[in-house]
Amino acid sequence: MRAFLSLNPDPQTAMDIDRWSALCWPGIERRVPAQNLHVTLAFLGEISQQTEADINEYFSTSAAGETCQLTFDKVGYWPQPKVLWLGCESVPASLNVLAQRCRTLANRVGIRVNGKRFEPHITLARNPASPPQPPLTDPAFTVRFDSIQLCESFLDKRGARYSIRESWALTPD
Ligand code: 3AM
Repeated sequence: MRAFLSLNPDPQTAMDIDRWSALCWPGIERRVPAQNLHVTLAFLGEISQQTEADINEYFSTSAAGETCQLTFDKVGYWPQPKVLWLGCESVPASLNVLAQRCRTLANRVGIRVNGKRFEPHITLARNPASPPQPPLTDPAFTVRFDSIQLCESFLDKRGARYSIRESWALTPD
């Protein structure tokens, strides 16, 4: 299966972000639906059942990391690939530790993870036809994450659909 490790916002926050982005960018192409909003900690690619079991064992036997609270208060646009995203002016150290831990785990189970610097973000739209305008109102979404998820990604011509395979609690800081 095609998989990634992520932090998934609670449903209320996901809907709040969705409503705000719909108002800021009405009609933008390929806006990510509320149920798909997430922060990718590590993209794993195709993994086998054995690798999934190894990841499960690792996170079930050792703490995944600490809970973290993030405030999403900035918007960015990467022209290549064309991605409109929501990010954080201030990133807690615990989040960088968590992402590093996920990358280390991936390496341990034989997955080579993209070596780019970790920039926590929630993708809001992919491949818009033109660079989006600045938002009408500045974002300010504070989310507490108390678990991490292993998600399976299904791709078809309508886009991506994600399904949570596993979830591990984070330790309160
Ligand atoms: O969190 P974002 O939206 O930036 O772009 C995909 C998405 O990232 C990324 O994994 C996340 C969950 O699907 N992704 C998809 N294919 C990828 C690849 N081959 C990839 N990241 C790195 N390499």
